[in-house]
Amino acid sequence: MSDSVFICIDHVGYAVPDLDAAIKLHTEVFGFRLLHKEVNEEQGVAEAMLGTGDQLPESAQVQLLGSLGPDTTIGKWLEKNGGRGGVQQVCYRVSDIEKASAILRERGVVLLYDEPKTGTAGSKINFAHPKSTGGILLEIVQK
Ligand code: MC0
Repeated sequence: MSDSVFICIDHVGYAVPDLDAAIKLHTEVFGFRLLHKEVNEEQGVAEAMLGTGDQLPESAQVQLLGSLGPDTTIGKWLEKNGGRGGVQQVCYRVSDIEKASAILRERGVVLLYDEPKTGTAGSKINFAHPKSTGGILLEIVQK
């Protein structure tokens, strides 16, 4: 068995065609709490992080990803999906993204960026291409 690389599932990311409507659904129908909202120009997203009502510090969150335009990653994903939302990514938390990236690369996983980029709330992120993960877009995040 290989050493563990991840701490836990940090969040599941949903591409959504209408961010405000998706926030309304998650808060008013599902009872999630809106924890954080921001625009990340580099990633082409307007995003919201939500947690369950009694969110524990280590609990996984839900990330709603609206697109900043048709040529962004989420814009293209939505177009391919007929304009409907859906699960776009799963994100695993790591304690040291440089170390985790080196281990993953050594084990044959294709990371998209040579160096980590900035993610939610100033975190450091990278992504593993779905072709090297069995078809799932994996994000890794160091808080
Ligand atoms: C594409 N594919 C996916 C996928 N997107 N498979 C699973 N999940 C996804 N989300 C598959 C397609 O089906 C296709 O497979 C192949 O990958 C190439 O697809 P494509 O449509 O040509 O797409 P590309 O190559 O233009 O883009 C895919 C790629 C892109 C993973 C490189 O989505 C990307 O750069 N993602 C990382 C950045 C990102 O997702 N940013 C938004 C979230 P076949 O078999 O048909 O060839 S930002 C975020 O999450 C930040 C704010 C944060 O959390 O802090």
